[in-house]
Amino acid sequence: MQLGLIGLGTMGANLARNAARNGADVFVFNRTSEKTDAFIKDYAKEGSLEAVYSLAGLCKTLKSPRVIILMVKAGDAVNACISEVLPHLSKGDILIDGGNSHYRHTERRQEELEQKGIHLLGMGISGGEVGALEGPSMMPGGDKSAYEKIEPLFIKMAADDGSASLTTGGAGGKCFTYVGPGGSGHYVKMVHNGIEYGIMQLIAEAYHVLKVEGGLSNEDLGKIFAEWSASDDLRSFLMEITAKVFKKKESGKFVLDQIKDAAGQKGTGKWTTDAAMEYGVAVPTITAAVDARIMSSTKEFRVMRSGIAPVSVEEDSLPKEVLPDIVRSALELSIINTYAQGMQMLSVANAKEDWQMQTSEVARIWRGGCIIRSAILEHYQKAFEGDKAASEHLRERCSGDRQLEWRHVVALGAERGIPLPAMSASLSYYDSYRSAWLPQNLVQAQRDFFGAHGYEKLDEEGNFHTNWNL
Ligand code: NBP
Repeated sequence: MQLGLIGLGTMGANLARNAARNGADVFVFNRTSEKTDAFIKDYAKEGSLEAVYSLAGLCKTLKSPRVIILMVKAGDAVNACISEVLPHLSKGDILIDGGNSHYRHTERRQEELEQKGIHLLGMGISGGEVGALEGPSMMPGGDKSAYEKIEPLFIKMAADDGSASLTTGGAGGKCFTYVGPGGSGHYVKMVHNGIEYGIMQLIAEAYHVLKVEGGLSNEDLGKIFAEWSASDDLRSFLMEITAKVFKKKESGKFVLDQIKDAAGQKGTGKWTTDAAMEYGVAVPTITAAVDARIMSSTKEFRVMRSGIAPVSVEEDSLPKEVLPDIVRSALELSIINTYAQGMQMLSVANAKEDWQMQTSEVARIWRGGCIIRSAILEHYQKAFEGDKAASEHLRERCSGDRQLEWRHVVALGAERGIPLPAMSASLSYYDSYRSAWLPQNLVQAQRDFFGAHGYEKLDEEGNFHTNWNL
């Protein structure tokens, strides 16, 4: 199969090599031609990789129906590339946007391109540099017949999902499947990134408690995280890399200790929160993670106010030696509840947009190659396939002593003035959804009091109003 690839950044270059290694004839184009030359010099020997120096030339070289993947920065760069390549395309050609485009932008572009007979697949790709080369998780959405044309190549390029023994159907065994029509592929990638934000923040909070309250060194933390990341319950890519981060030294110093405590963002976390609001889904852990990055970025302001000591509980409320174990529970249960928020975002959008998406398949293709791959996802996949034992397993993990330990850690943060926004949000999420009664009867009453918004009653249908001042 021939593949045209536009954009030789980190992801594009590695994906081009991956495609060539899997037997494709790949024609690469980059706006800055020096990058194309350097790429060909370094990698042409790996497979059928050829440079082209104009988009007209790219389209002339490729046979119809052409398949061209865009691996450029989301936003204006995607618009610019589409406008430039469009005059050289023919009916039936397939464009794949493999970047992190917003799913609504993808839908708009699909509509415009379909009028010209061009299919646009919005395909989220996760796995970073190594994943792009060795096997990413890919989440394509759009026209089904276009998907079927690209499947034979991309399925070979994708990561294994670790579930070869399961009857998954479709593209079982590989982290690649047809997600659904329209912008569903990019929506799924956005939710993936939202979950990624949540888990990264939760791991950072576990670090905060263990470092500040437990007094653990980077060496201790490296050992603890390596042990946790090898366990059945916390095994995941993000835990593995965290263990390595704690151990990494340069010039005899821990790299982590040299890094500024202020995290930036490219926007996919905020997009997830925005979309969750639009669909009426609560994703408090993901929102807390976005907020935490925003607050971290105000370093100067925080330093200025750091003289304000908390009025905190002085005595040790928990023996230090039990801290790693209880933090482990808090982390695991908070993560379980973050995936739950993401899965709910998939289910609600799926129903509202009528994407006919198999949410269990999304959990499956997240099990390998991507940044949020983890052992927990096997249970989510099975639970969404209807396996009651898997649902029960997730419920059971959040019960008993582990739940108590989760509460202890969140309480400890509050007592000692250690901010744990994502862990607290996960616990509140869990508690809200296990509460048969919530105090929103009072909120209804207040709304009716000041705005005559009316309220619903427990025992009678309809909208009621009370004159509260009489
Ligand atoms: P970047 O997001 O850094 O984009 C760099 C590429 O975009 C270069 O090839 C650059 O060409 C090209 N480009 C730009 Br910028 N503006 C352009 C324009 N107006 N016309 C043509 N080309 C233009 O690269 P990346 O990190 O490889 O990511 C590619 C996509 O994949 C992005 O959407 C990203 O969000 C997504 N993604 C990245 C990762 C990751 O780990 N990096 C992971 C998952 C998804 P130039 O060389 O001439 O400047």
